[in-house]
Amino acid sequence: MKKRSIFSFLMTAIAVSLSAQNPIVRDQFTADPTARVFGDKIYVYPSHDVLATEKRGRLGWFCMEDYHVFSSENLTDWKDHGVIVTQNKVPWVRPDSYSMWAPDCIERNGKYYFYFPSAPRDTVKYGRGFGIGVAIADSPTGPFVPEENPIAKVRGIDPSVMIAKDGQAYIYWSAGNIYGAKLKENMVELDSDVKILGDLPKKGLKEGPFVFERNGMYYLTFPHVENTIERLEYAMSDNPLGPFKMAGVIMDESPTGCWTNHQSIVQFKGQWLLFYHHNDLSPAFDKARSIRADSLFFNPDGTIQKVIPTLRGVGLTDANSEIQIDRFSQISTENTSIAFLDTTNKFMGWKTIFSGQNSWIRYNSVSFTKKPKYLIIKYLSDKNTQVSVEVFNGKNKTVISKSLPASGDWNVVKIEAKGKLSGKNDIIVKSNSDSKFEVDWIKFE
Ligand code: FUB
Repeated sequence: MKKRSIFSFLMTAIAVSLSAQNPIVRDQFTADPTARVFGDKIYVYPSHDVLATEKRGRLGWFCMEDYHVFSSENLTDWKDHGVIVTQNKVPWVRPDSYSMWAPDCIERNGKYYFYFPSAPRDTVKYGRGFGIGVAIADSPTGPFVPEENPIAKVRGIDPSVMIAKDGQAYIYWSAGNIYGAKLKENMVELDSDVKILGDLPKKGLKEGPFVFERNGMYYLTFPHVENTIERLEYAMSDNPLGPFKMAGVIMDESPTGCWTNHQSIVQFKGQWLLFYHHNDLSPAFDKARSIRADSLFFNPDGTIQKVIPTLRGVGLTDANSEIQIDRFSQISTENTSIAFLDTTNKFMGWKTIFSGQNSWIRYNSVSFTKKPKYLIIKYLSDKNTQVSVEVFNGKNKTVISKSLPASGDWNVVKIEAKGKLSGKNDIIVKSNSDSKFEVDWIKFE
């Protein structure tokens, strides 16, 4: 086997484990996350951004040739199940299109239907622009077998499929407007005329529909350019095909200026979650994006509370794992900052830099399953630094303090940890030094 095919084989055959806050996936770019709950796991079907080269895709534009699927039982540990669909294995897709944009996946009668847009190889037969195809599997992770042809009468991007309470399936997509239609029981053919979903903002790009049902109301969520870049908005209706009434903004524009955003909303183990993307691992190029998740809450009248993006994300972090405090819950207003560990390889992740007196960072929801003996810190520092780590829940607070020697290289120290450390706790790491003190991670043992 050639090097590349051995690599693809390994990526397909081996489920790679990742542990995450935000962004969820740190070893590759991911975008447009559609999260689905199948059985007792949550699955995320994102797009897969790669960087275009002279020979691959179009420089400076989206470049996407395949899809991976990720799963988790606890929202913290994610498994990459490898490639499930790739452009050169789909009969109707142009094999060098690099246009495998935002997908969706849904289960019906034990089969998993994966919907994805791409550019057709035969524009006479299928038309120009994007078509939407389906690949079918017996399990959420595949193997997925693509249909020969894209879905007839559907032209556009960003498919989203919803099965209503009465069992009728609907497909939604975008192409300037947002469209919707009924799907036949076979899930690969339309069963109604195509309807433009009206009463949405007339001005500004709308794309990426994701529709879900809650308490008899249908929520049509979508990215919309109200100002200069996309923000996440939604409309509500008591009918899957509308009319929908605009109901508000779910998430404001990306603070780092990522032009696109793309959402899905799902309930997992009692908590509603918003999946979306920013460009965390590629701050200078917003077509290399990274998926994220944050908790989402409804008001008593069914409207959605605005979600403020966090780095901490969702899920508990095991106290015995490397706790990436740079994915913080809160940070002091002065003297604490976050930077890439290695600016030439951003996939290495981030570090926290404490640079003055009283600088601190807070990391919530750390789970202690057995009482630890030691606190371990991986750090760098210009001078001896007095560090304290506070661990607290509603009842107890334990403070572990130590003066750490200066270290020009990354150093790992073990500090005795006394006190009642059990259950779910929040942690604050503080530095009381005028000099620079950097932390990669902390953990308990
Ligand atoms: O990922 C390519 C496109 O960018 C998606 O299809 C849109 O929703 C936007 O996120």
